[in-house]
Amino acid sequence: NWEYAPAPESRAIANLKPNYQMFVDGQFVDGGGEPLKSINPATEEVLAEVATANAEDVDRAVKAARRAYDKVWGKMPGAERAKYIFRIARMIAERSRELAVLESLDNGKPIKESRDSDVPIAAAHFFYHAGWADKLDYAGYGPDPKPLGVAGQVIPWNFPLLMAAWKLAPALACGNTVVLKPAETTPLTALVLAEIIRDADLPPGVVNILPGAGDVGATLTTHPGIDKVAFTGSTEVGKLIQRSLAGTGRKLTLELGGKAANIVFDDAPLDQAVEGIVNGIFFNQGHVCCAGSRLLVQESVADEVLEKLRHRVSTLRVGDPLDKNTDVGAINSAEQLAKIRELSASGEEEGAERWTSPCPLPDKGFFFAPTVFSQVSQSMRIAREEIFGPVLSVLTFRTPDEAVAKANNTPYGLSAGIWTDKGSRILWMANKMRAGVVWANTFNRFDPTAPFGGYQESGFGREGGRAGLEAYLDV
Ligand code: TXE
Repeated sequence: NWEYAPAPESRAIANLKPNYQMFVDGQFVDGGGEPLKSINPATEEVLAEVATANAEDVDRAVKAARRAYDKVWGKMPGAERAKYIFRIARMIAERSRELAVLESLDNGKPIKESRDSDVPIAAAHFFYHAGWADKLDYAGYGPDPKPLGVAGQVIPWNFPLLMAAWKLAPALACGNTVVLKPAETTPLTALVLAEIIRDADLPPGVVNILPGAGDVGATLTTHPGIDKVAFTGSTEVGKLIQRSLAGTGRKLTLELGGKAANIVFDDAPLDQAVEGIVNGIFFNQGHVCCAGSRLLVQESVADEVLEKLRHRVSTLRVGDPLDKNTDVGAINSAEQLAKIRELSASGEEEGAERWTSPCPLPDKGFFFAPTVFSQVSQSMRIAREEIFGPVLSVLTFRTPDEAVAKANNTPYGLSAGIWTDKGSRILWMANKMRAGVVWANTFNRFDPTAPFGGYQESGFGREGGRAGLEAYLDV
């Protein structure tokens, strides 16, 4: 074991400040709630103290968003809105290094992921949606579609900046104003985004960003001044929100948990598939709603795939999120680490075979070694519940029909992966799969032009692509 400390210059690159305020009506202000401490999950040290909102702050922010909607943003020509959104996109790109380092400090994810995925895809979302702002007539929902009004948005901690971009960009492009609550363990990049939004000269109140815990989220999503709620997070909280909005007639989109099947047929290029399996479950420490957390491998190649997989996983470097060579960073919080440990223990208790990567882990910080369970049956908790960590459950199948049945044997339905050399099988499988996204011979590919979202308990509504605009328009 070893001790890890982030390089001192990383704080300077991230422009880390000791205190962060919240963003309401165009101003950075203190909040009425108890300030929260955002910690570096790789060292367990406090990174910064962050203002949080109370109920009055939420009310003030919703009113500011309403004024901004009525007076400016809701009636602004799309071409004008587009200029602001393009500006935000460019400014994210300009500050990408700072944002990537800050994201890795606050979230624990490897810098190569925040640098190559989170930040560029966040900028891409603003670029893409800026392009829609003056073309909504062509979105396919009839001429001159109207925005909904004020959106209340709550996001999770696994992709803090990217989730903020997924939520804000379409809302703004369609002419809505927003009050957004980032997750309590990862508020920092959303507050830098607030700075960018201020510096891009967005009219005050168009975007408001209020850190806080679940109680602030509940106050926001049930506030009577909100016209539309968008939530990404746990299925449990998604259901609570859905119940709390019943009968209000308010629009809601939910992007919740998943338990995706990554299906490998015996005719697949196996080395490539192994890379896809590794990416599918160990990307972002497995804190991914669409993670390929169930590997379904055809029986005839199961032993070969498992052997290749263990060999490959043994080479993954776990540790310092700011090291460019790190593959798996820190688990985001002590709570999440406890959940991963508990579910992994249940896998052993229920009789699955546990294999753990021999990689050395740092002494301090929330780390969990990449883990692969074989001999998994469908009834085990590790095959049914979302672990949201670097833990893969391996099951086998013989026929394509059996693969489909097992893949669909889940209350979720966010994503799936298929690895095969047969194009016809890809199309056949994709049609049978109850999953919002089906990847073929790749995994975890994201693009703002492609709609993303779930079936069943993974939620409803789509984000990205033309379909994603519907969530923010009166269609
Ligand atoms: O999620 P929560 P948690 C899954 C994953 C993880 C589990 C728990 O399996 O282990 O959920 O994570 C806000 N009204 N996912 O507890 O609580 C909260 O402050 C309104 C999958 O972190 O759902 C945060 O901003 N908002 C998922 C956000 O909801 C409330 C991503 C998400 O937190 C609220 C995250 C309430 N009553 C976790 N209670 C995915 N789909 O990607 C909490 N919040």
